[in-house]
Amino acid sequence: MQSGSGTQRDHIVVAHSSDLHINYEKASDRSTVFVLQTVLRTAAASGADLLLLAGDIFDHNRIPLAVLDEVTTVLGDYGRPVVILPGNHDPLTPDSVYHRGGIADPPNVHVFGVTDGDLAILDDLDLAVWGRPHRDFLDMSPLETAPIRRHRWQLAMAHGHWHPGDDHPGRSWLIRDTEIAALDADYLALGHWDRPTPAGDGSIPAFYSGSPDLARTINIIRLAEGGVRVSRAPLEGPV
Ligand SMILES: [Mn+2]
Repeated sequence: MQSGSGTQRDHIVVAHSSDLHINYEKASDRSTVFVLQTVLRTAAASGADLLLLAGDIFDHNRIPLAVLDEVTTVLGDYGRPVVILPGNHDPLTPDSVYHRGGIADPPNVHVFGVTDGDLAILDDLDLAVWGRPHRDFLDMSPLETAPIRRHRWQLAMAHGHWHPGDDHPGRSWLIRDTEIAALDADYLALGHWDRPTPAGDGSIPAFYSGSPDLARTINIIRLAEGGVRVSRAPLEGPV
């Protein structure tokens, strides 16, 4: 890190992506981690201090160990903090990709529910990231039990379906405007939708990044005393 204390930083850059859906089929042409490498390259080129991956990094939990090993190496070599929220495609079942392989082993990798409970603390940035991982395939409320702030910066992550109203649309993993507005957070990183779009009523910055395949971008969040700025960075390099 460039500075020893978060209080000395005049701004922090956060990268946010989701829904990479790494799958077995892509392993056959040795490009299984290509999307992840592109996301990491784009985050680094944007000067990101940390990267948030908001669920469905893998398409399913049956990914072969050889692919998990490759992903572990790529994440470890990246070196900068990566915070992963397991989604509905890659939940923390006993046979989860996050339990079978070594993905949570590199010291720069945080996986909610495996390495960090539901709070990942980055002391040198005076920053905490909160997220409620999917633990099975059942319905749950992704923003339930969000904590109050204890650090200068607090980010939230959620993988689910944003629905502004209070009615019941018959969808799982609902994220409602009232829950977003109640968050004590500087930014909410959302996953589950493939298209990049803002969410919530504007009370706090809340955005889906969309999947890199479709969005062709990742979200870049600049945290500074003067305010939070959200933009999208085009994927770097051969895509
Ligand atoms: Mn999903």
